[in-house]
Amino acid sequence: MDDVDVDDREPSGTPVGRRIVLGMLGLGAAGVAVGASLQDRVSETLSPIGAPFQDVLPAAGGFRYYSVVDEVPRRDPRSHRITVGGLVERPRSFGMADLAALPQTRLTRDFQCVTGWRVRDVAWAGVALPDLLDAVGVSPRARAVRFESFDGAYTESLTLEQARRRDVLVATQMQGGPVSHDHGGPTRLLVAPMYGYKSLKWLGGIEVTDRVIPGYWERRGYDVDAWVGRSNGRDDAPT
Ligand SMILES: Nc1nc2c(c(=O)[nH]1)N[C@H]1C(S)=C(S)[C@@H](COP(=O)(O)O)O[C@H]1N2
Ligand SMILES: [Mo]
Repeated sequence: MDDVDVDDREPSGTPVGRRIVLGMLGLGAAGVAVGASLQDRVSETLSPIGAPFQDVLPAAGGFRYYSVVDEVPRRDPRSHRITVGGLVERPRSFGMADLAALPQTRLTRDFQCVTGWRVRDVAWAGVALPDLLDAVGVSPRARAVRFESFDGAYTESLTLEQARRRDVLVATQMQGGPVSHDHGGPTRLLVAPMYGYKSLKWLGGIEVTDRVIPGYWERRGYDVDAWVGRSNGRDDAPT
């Protein structure tokens, strides 16, 4: 049951293989039974998180390019817009110029995938999510934020408290230039304190909701709260 054959591709366009899902169901039961070795099982069973049906090539700078779908439409930054709606006072969309007109936040952080690869000191810039939320006004009933990728498959979510952190960005720049298509441009999410799977690529829509709706990988067994070093079976000593 832990022996998930990740190279067994589903037909093109199907985001996840049945075998992965079955593997995950097995993981749930096994994880409860064995407790401490959950982390090992997570890495054995799920090591290809983010790339089960796409070739993973080591990219410049140590990044891998991950996508759960075979092809993602390219968006021209001149026409690309992200929508912000749900439990907000002024739902609207933002083009790149609208985002550039909001306060800009820069930060440099290590980027870490739950499978273990890490890229040190990645420089990001964009709009801190709390600033974007302030621009639309969050309703008092709001508790969470949901993110949708224009790849048609990937989703993520944060609690409202997490979404108000200043180290969560709608990133428009990476390493001093625009976010490339392969890295999720024109706009991607960056959730700096969490594992890479929270940092949704090809961001197309943001919806403020009354509860957390688990995202793509969480429905397949990963932790919703994905703090680096303190989730997914890891309990690293504080540094
Ligand atoms: N839309 C989308 N976003 C995604 C993923 C994905 O497959 N699709 N993979 C996630 C995972 S598991 C990681 S580690 C990072 C990888 O970012 P990169 O492809 O820019 O290296 O993107 C995250 N965001
Ligand atoms: Mo990842």
